[in-house]
Amino acid sequence: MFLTLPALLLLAAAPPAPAPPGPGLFISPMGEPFRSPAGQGEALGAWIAGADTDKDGALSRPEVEADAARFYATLDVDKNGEIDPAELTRYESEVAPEIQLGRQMGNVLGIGRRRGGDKGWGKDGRRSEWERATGGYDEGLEGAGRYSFLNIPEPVISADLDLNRGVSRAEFVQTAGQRFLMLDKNRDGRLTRGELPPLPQPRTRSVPLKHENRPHPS
Ligand SMILES: [Ca+2]
Ligand SMILES: [Ca+2]
Ligand SMILES: [Ca+2]
Repeated sequence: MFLTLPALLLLAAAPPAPAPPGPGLFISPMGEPFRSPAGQGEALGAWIAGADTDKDGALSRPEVEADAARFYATLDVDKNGEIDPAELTRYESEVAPEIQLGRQMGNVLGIGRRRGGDKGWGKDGRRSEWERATGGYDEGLEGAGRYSFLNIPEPVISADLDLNRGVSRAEFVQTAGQRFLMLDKNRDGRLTRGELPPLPQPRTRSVPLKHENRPHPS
């Protein structure tokens, strides 16, 4: 292959493209990422289809717990019945790195402290900084909460019920049951797709931030 000098310069100048979370990422209540180039709805459908083992079109609590146990087995790499700090790091950096990006950048940029005060973020440069940090999602939505039904930034470590900095299989399955109850709004023991809340959607440039409507002081 022969590349002209301008083409080579272009390649050299191109920054490494970070894998964009994109519209096709869904993170299950227990933190398992599902990705689909066809979009978030397809990714969500893949989670439901996989967990709905009796194929009745709804998820029962035992189905959700069994699905959590299946995912747990993939996280407990050394199979000792405990997700230890190294396995947690693997989850956050390799299995679902998207949950970390916004949180790290948000911390660096002080997003968490900006709640209620968005001064200075309307100028184009600052706006792109804001978009990079938050992915365009509302403040208050962090990590996995941007791609899931429940606003839980790190769904795996937050299953550490006894706070020993590890997650046992029993803790993980118990937490899955608790999260099922949080989503089963009508308490019929079945989770249907229509019952699930809408997933968070990022704001885009076509949707102005609140303060962009305000007159600028001259
Ligand atoms: Ca079912
Ligand atoms: Ca382990
Ligand atoms: Ca624990």
